[in-house]
Amino acid sequence: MQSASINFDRFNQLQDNACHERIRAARASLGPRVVMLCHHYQRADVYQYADLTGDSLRLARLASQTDSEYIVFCGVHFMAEVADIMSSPRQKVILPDLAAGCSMADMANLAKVERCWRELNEVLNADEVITPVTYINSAADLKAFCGDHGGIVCTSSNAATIAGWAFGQRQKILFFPDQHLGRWTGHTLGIPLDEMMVWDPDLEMGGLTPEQIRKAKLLLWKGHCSVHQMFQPAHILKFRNQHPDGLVISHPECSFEVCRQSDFVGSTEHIVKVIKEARPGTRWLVGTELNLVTRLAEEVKAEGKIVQFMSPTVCMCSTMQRIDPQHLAWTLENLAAGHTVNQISVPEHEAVLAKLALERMLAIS
Ligand code: CIZ
Ligand code: SF4
Repeated sequence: MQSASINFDRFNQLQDNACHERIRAARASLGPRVVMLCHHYQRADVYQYADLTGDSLRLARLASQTDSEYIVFCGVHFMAEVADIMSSPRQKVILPDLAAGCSMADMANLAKVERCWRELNEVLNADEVITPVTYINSAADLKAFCGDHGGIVCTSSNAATIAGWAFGQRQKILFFPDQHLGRWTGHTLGIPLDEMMVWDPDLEMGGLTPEQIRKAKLLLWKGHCSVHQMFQPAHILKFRNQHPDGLVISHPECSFEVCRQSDFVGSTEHIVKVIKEARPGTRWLVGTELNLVTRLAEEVKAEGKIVQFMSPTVCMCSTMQRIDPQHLAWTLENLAAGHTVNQISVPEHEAVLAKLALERMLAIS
């Protein structure tokens, strides 16, 4: 008979040093049976163990190319779901702490999106005129909804290309759950602000009149990222006053004003690329998650580049932060002992439709 899995309580109080020793030992015993995928926002003491790193788009691709029995995903829940959908059925995807969710992803759910679609159908024929586009930061069932309704997934790396594709299919887009990425993407495609309407899922008809719905090219779900909303135009202004030659780069999950006042706007992959390719001696203000900014600052320091974090207060992705050495040690020891813990497994009927929407995205980006 198989023994019971090892309880997390024993690891909760463990000092970091002890965790690191146990992580190394468990990895050595698992060998190539395990591959570790880490997102850019992952804390340094976990990121150091990554076999593969990247943004969610890159990690989605990489997950489909690995053949290890276990994919230990150091990121948040929706990313682990994508890895499960994109990997082979014999692979198991593990999220070291199941509480590592994404507060933005939680701002939309299937019941609310289906209700929105029904209400839109009272005004127009949604399936004929609207392409649903979900940001990859969303639960698998919302990706499945998009797969089922001629829609698609996007990431912050490919949002403009995907939106272009979506407008090629139908006249309008319903974009969820991040209004800011949606608005910035619409803006880059030349859509006037008054043709982008916010859909508030807590109000009847999203709080919109039938005329507003008919006029809208882009319906923006009222969701946001709690980390990126911390960055303010005032932070940019202060930086520009102090460093007139400095450059500002922001993530499109930041507010419209922050994006508008930045010199560059792009995904984490884009931010890393732009700063790494910048001239030596340049100074940067960066509006995205702190772990990434700290790592990047360290990496480019030798070239005399100065990278500053946009907010004066510490703001990290607190959910991703939950993947700590304690959870990683616990996870790997269980796997090494033959216990599959914290497996993320998307139900088959959802996975098929979600994969359709993800593959549409991968085919054009
Ligand atoms: O797509 C991702 O990985 C996220 C969450 C941000 C980004 O821009 O890479
Ligand atoms: Fe979600 Fe924001 Fe964390 Fe990204 S930074 S995973 S959007 S909560």
